[in-house]
Amino acid sequence: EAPGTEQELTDGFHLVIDALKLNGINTIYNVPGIPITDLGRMAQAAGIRVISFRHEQNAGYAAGIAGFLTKKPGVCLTVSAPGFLNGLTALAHATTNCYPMILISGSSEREIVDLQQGDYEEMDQLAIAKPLCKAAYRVLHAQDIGIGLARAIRAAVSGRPGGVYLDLPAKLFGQVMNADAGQRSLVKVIDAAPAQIPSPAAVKRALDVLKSAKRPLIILGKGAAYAQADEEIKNFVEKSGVPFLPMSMAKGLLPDTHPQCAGAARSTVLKESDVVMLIGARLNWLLSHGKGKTWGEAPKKFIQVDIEPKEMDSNVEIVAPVVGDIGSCVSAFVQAMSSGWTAPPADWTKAVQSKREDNVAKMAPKLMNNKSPMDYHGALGVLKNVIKERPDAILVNEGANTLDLARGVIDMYKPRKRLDVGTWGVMGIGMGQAIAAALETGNPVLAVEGDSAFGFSGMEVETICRYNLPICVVIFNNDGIYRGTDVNNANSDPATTVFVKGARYDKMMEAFGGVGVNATSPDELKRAVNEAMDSGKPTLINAVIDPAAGSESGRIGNLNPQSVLKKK
Ligand code: OXT
Ligand code: ADP
Ligand code: MG
Repeated sequence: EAPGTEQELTDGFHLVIDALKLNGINTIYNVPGIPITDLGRMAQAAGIRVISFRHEQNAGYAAGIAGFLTKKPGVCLTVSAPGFLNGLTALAHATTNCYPMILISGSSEREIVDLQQGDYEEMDQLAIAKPLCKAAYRVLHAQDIGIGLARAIRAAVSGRPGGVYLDLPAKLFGQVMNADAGQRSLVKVIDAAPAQIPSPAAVKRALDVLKSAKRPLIILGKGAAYAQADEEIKNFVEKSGVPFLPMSMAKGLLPDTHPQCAGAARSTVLKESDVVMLIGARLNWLLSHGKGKTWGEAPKKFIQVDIEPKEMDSNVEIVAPVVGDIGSCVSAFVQAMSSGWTAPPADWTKAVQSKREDNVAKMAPKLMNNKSPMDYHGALGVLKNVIKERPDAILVNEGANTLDLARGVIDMYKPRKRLDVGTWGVMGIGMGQAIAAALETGNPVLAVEGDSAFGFSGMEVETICRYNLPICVVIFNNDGIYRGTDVNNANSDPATTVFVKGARYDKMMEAFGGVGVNATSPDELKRAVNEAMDSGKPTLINAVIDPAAGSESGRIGNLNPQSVLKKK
């Protein structure tokens, strides 16, 4: 360089931002603080949407579900040690649920951390993150930021998606380097999630098994929803004529009102089917591991379509594994079927249909009751119609009874419109997922929350008001966890599962300028929800539910261990 010419410089802050933008990442879910406060400010100034939450766990759940909705990694940005740990639950959740997400945390100085000399927020974050995510990387030099982010993106979205941790020590942000060299060091990830084409032999094997069935069933899981192969999946299911059962977040991939939908005949189809094709669904606890009472006496053959080869035979034998991405696999099925396909026996499809019609008819009168205080069905009957009239709205749902009953009652009509607690059955996803759903899709959001569930992320109603998001939160307030009626006879403390009676969650929303409504009857609830969904104003409706209406653990009481000892 000639003496006197000024070298243009860049630094770690700018390189991180440039690398994110180069890769089309335009939203960051964060909580500011040392050492990433300025990174957030500068990212915002550079045109990235930086959404500031009140707690990192909620920012993390937002990032995870953004990944599920968009097939791009959702990015959560946190401070060191405590902020990192708050975000880590969400990163582990994303990994468990196969959502692509990157947790970027600032960290303390390596030299001090490694000698355990007590730095500000000292913690060996990389080591702690590693077992809880799909991949974990640390960048020590500004010139490696481009590569570091590229690796993080590719790890998050390729193969089975999951959570990635990216550790950025405080010192990195201030490191300077030549601007041109910096620009050249960035990497635009090409084909981050390459198609994985199934082998023709696997496709043929799977279709041969499906064809041989007398009572076939297709189970669609949230991997199928994630794949964004909506048309191909619909074609395949309809061409096959096979009844399908959606897992909760796969509801709406085909409408719940579709003539082949077996959602309302769940126990019948699991017990009586002879061949089951899993598409993007694991045989974990939610499917009773593919064996036992739920699955009946008759022998079953399983076909599984999944991008992760290690998933095959995880719980039971898979007679026809099809490894590949769901779009490619399902297209291959449709193509192979074009040379001839016979619909499954009519006695089976008719039996499924009639079981389903019976169950729907049995439920119908419960949804019309106008009791006050409301029971779950009376309140859900209203919400079912709200979604029917607005099939593009996104439903976020958590709780125990509030979750399990809403899943059955509220029909979904379009893919990726139902976002819930996922594989862990975790409480706390509510407000984070609602915020990300509103931001990523622009659609109105209805969050149906148990009063306990809401408490895990309730402070984010301020965030909802601050960003003026079209979110209507309905709290099913039954005064507690499962029920509000437990009594403690041992001392004057309240029972462990109950909350303040008659609490008014609607006032929380009013505190931040949103609309709060207390609804004590289905009619009041209907009026308030319709108004909220139409106005798009941040709204919280405290729906007063009979404290005695719920059951212990909702529909999974069988998982709750019981003491065999007699009470003294
Ligand atoms: O075929 P059958 O006859 O069996 O009938 C089925 C369907 O065919 C039928 N059906 C229909 N009938 C008519 N019409 C229609 N449209 C229709 N659709 C279906 O209905 C039945 C049931 O169908 P379903 O739901 O499909 O089938 P089933 O058998 O339930 O499916 C099994 C499962 C396992 C797949 C399903 O149950 C499922 O997905 N379950 C998920 C359960 C779950 O994840 N629960 C959340 C966790 S519970 C507990 O852990 C809680 N905690 C602890 C805690 C947690 N979780 N996290 C953290 C961080 N800390 C602590 C807490 C604190 S819950 C909780 C709070 C609870 O209190 P709240 O106040 O929030 O909530 P409330 O309970 O409301 O008070
Ligand atoms: P559910 O809870 O709805 O049953 P799971 O989370 O158990 O669904 O299963 C999702 C499965 O989908 C995972 O095994 C994952 O590997 C798989 N998967 C995710 N994305 C794809 C994809 N694009 N193609 C194929 N399989 C996928
Ligand atoms: Mg409750």
